Amino acid sequence: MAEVLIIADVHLAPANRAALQPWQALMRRAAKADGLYLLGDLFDYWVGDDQPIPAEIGAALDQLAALPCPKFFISGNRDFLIGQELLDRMGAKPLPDVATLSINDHKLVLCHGDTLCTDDVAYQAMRQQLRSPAFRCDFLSKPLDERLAIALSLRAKSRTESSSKPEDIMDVNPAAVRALLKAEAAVILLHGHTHRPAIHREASGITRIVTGDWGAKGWLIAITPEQITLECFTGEMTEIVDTLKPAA
Ligand SMILES: [Mn+2]
Repeated sequence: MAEVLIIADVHLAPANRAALQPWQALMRRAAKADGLYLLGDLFDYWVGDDQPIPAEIGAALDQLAALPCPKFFISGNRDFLIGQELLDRMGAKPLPDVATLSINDHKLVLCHGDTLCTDDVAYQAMRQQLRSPAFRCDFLSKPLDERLAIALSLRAKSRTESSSKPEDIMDVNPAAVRALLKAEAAVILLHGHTHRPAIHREASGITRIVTGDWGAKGWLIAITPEQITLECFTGEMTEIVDTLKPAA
C-alpha cells in the first residue's frame, strides 16, 4: 500500500516563488502516492476564481491536476473563496472544514487549524463574518480590482496584528483540540495554519501533527499503514523531522 500525503500553507503567490522548487519535489513524490490532501492556504490570497494566475503558478496547478492519485482540498483562512472552477483546475474534491477519515487504517481528523485558535477572539469574530454567505455574495459581486485591493490590505493588517499579538494567542487552544477530537471520537489530529511544524504527544493520549508553511523548504505529512512522518524537504534533500508509530 502506497503512502498518502498531507500538505498545507504552500502560500502560492508571485512573492513566494521559492515554494515552486519544493513543489516539484512534492509532485515527483505524489506521482507514486495513493492520495494527496491539501489542508488550506494553497494560495497566499484568493479573491474569487477570476483571480489572474501567473503562468508559473498555473503550471504548478496543472501538475497537481495531472497527478494520478485523488486530490482533496480543505480551505484555509486565505483561500476560502476558492470555488468549483479552481477546484476543477486543481483536479481536487472539496472536503468540509473538519474531515474525519480513515487513511491507511489510521483514524485521523484533518482541518486547516484556524478554528482551533480560539484564544484569538478578534480573529474568530472576523472569521465568522468573512465566512457568512452574505459576505461571500457581497464580496464576490465587487469588481476584481476592488477585491484584490481588499485582500492585500487585509493581508497587511493581519501581518501588523500578528506581530503585536502574544505568541500563545496565535497557537491552537488545547481545550479546543480536546473538544474537537472528543466530538470526532478520534485521538490523532493533523493541521497546518500555525506554521509551527511538530508532532505533539499529549499526556491525554492525543497526538497533534502540525505541518509547516512553504518557502525554499516544503513540509509534508506522509501516512503509511506502519507510521506517520513529518518531513521537511527541498528539491535536493528530505529530512524526517519526527515519526509517529500509532499503537495498533
Ligand atoms: Mn492559515
